[in-house]
Amino acid sequence: MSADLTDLVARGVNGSRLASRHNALAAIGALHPQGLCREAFSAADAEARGLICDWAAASGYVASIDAIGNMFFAHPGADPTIAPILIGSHIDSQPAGGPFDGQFGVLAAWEAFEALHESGLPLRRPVEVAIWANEEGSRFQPTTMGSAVFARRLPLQRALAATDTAGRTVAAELQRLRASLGEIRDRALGFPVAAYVEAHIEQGPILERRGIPIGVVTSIQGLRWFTVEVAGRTGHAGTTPEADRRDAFVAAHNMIRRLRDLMADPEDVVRFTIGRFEVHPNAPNTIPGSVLFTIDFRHPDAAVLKRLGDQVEQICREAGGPQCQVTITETLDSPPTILDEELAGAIARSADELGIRTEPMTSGATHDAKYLAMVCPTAMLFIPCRDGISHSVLEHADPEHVELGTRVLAGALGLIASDGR
Ligand code: HGY
Ligand code: MN
Ligand code: MN
Repeated sequence: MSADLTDLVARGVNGSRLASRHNALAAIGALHPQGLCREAFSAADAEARGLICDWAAASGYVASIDAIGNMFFAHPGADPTIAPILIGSHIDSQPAGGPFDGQFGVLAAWEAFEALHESGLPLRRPVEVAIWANEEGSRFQPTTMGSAVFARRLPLQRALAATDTAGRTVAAELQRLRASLGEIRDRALGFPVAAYVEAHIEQGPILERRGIPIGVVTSIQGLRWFTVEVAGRTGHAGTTPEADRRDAFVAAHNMIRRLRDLMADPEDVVRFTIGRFEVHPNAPNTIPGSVLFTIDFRHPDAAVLKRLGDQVEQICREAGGPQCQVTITETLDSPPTILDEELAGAIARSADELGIRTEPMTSGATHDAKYLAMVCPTAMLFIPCRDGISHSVLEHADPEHVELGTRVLAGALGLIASDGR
């Protein structure tokens, strides 16, 4: 029985339709000679959403958008009073990213959604495609902003007030984006969801190294984000004696050196990244008056996240010394997340019935699924990406892995959407 359901929907996946949609979407925000820059609420993000709305209109699907810019696409016959099963991911990218992180999951969901409805399988509840706003958090912190607001873990007003380095707010940029989309239905924030499944590239090397085409994600590691602002005093590089300097760069350098000592891990499990480092006024012959840097700290163990993460503020204050003022803001504190075993089983069964090998694994990257797991049963599947590279213009996934992952998602959807969940 379940093999028929898996096969019925998986068989409907149309590889060439999937590939042409990938190329059309990847062209929006494409970098030369490769890569993607489609940051949240940018003109490219708006254009990409416009293209997807055109696809929806051509198929008669009903598009809706909520107050933080998450978008949903439902079948016209769906009963809006029944909590839907959501499948999806995000289409925003890093500033120098690739066209698979997030985009693969949205297109796989779209194709599975089409295959499910073309299969004629009687559905016990509606299925919708979800596109989460600002998953990357590169332009507007924090990461997974749209899904965090949807799950009520981040206040809407705080998200709308977030600013980019040019001082533009999410609220203003979202308003521009909505205006570009024209007439689109409003959707209640955080409506009830029956289940959520997300397909994504692994963004790491495990599946490729082991030659396994599908990862069944069992958990997502925790992460803590901090922004550290160091205020010293600008001065002349040639005339200011050492004793009179309040050099924000030197203070920041001391902080980072001590933080790296704290985070040193012989088992190589800790992930500690200073991704943004801004010096002002950034002139060769002026003593830096202020520095801003970000901390991205991750670990699968909640106790380690707490033990090491709770030392960040004190280390920064001490290393800043009396010369500089230090402001530390924790912008995200997200615990490790366990995903739904039963839904993971549906993914594994779908792959098994399609004769595809799988491997259970934890996710080093964070995903919108982390917040959906706080409000409904949630699962993820991974496909390999070349050399495990992501958040890079070199990001790439093989077309046959893209199609296999989409078939497994479609098959799992057939199982989940008909099991009366
Ligand atoms: O940062 C992350 O883990 C995600 O890829 N945005
Ligand atoms: Mn992603
Ligand atoms: Mn990402």
